[in-house]
Amino acid sequence: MQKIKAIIFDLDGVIVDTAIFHYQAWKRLANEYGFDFTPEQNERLKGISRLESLEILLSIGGIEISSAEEKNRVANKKNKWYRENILKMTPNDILPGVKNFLIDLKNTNYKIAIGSSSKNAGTILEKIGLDGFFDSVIDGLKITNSKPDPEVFIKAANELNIDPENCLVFEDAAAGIEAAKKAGMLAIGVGKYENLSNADKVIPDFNDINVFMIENLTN
Ligand code: B16
Ligand code: MG
Repeated sequence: MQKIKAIIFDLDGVIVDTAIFHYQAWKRLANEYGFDFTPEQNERLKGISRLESLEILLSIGGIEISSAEEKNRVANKKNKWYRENILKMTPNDILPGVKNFLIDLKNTNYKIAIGSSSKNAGTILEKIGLDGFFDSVIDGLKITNSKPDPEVFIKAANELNIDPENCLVFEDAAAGIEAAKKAGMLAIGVGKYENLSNADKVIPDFNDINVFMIENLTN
């Protein structure tokens, strides 16, 4: 197996727990339309773009919106609620174990990147003090097709100048694992196995992860 030279991190749900803020905002929107939206249903939205997420939510509620203008208005409303939460974030919101792991990777000369579908990634990285920390940041503003399309991870590998087969992805979304596998990369799921069964390995969080584990993955 090829040696891992670069690690690409998803943002929402891996570096920070913004996945819960996305869920709360979509649930609020669903409730305004008069239906409920469960955490299980929310799994389908993880890693997917804002407008694609809206389409899925509306189909779950049996709501039809025909005009693109109205869809954008509703998506912007959800984003406004979501941003109210991310603007309150601080470096303390980085998930346990993540910062030390990132520092260890840098110190052992791994390239590190962000591969996120989010157009709010820049704001989040700034709020948590990781702006400028990664060798490459590919986010929702730089891609045309969101996960499960592999574009975001291929672009990150290109920017790092590392072959996809030498990249490892950490992801909390089934769509993200699919994108990483399509890109020809190793994929580690972060969360529950039942949601991430296509990953090469699943870890519950970053509490027990270290660089030696990465080296052993490919030995
Ligand atoms: P935004 P990730 C994804 O980020 C989220 O998982 C997904 O729930 C969200 O809809 C998408 O970003 C777009 O986010 O509305 O902020 O542009 O997990 O790929 O970092
Ligand atoms: Mg995610």
